[in-house]
Amino acid sequence: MVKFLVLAISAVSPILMLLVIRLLAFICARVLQFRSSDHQITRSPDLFTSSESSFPLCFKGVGFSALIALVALTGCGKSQPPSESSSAAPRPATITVDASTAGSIAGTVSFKGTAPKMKPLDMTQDPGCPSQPQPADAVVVNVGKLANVFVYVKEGLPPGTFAVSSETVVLDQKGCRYIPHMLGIMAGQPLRITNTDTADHNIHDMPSKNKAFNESQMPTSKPIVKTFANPEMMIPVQCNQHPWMRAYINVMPHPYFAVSASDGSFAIKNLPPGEYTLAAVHEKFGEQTMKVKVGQKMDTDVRFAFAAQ
Ligand SMILES: [Cu+2]
Repeated sequence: MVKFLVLAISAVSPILMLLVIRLLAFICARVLQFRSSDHQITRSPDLFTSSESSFPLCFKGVGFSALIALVALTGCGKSQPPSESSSAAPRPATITVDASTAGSIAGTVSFKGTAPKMKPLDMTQDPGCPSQPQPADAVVVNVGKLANVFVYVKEGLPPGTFAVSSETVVLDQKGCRYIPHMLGIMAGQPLRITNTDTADHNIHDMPSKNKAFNESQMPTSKPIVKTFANPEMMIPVQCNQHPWMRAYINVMPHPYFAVSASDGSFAIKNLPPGEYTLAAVHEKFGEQTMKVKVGQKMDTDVRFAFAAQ
């Protein structure tokens, strides 16, 4: 009898069950509304105070239906894809770039005026970290040039999918800081997280469009490898052990991005000729954009300049 019941439930379409849930929820809402108006009180406090008798009863019904729907889904949902988004396989490439006509963009990022004084990082709470004050990495200006600016093609690329680079991007924990501090990676490209310190770390990213991770990594631990399924700008990364540690990950749908080096320089290569919007993002100074024309086999020189806000 029980077997027959399970089989019968499994045979029922999950869509039908969802409709039943919605219907019950609707009835519940109506009952609550009716009771609220009956007692002359507003509906929102009613949910927490005077409707104690009706509220659980309604949701018992919805809960039971949800249980049935769950059984039905389990019974006939064997072909459901896994929900693990961080390991989704990249889509096949539909765009091929002709290297014989491709151009490039190269340039520098400057900082105008006096760079804000950053407080040195005090890492003395952990004997595995440097005992001397360390330079902050949020604003790094060297002789008027700004490092750690993420430069990328924002608009103008042909529609379609670019091949994902098989090159592994490395994010190291070294000297109790993240190296690099600013990082670009394509969606689907592997990120290898290493710990070359003698200290224990705990890497924790905070994305809004990707699956988050939060993992401890001892000096002897194996590297952690992650991929990001969806493009997303400026994902903050922190260490739960060391509050000063911070990195940013930019997940891109294409390979046209770079990070300004300590001399402010950056280069984006193998671009199809065209007109693009180029953007430069800094964690403290925001984003700037400019129009850039890339001709066949041409190297286009561009300059970004940030200033204290
Ligand atoms: Cu750490």
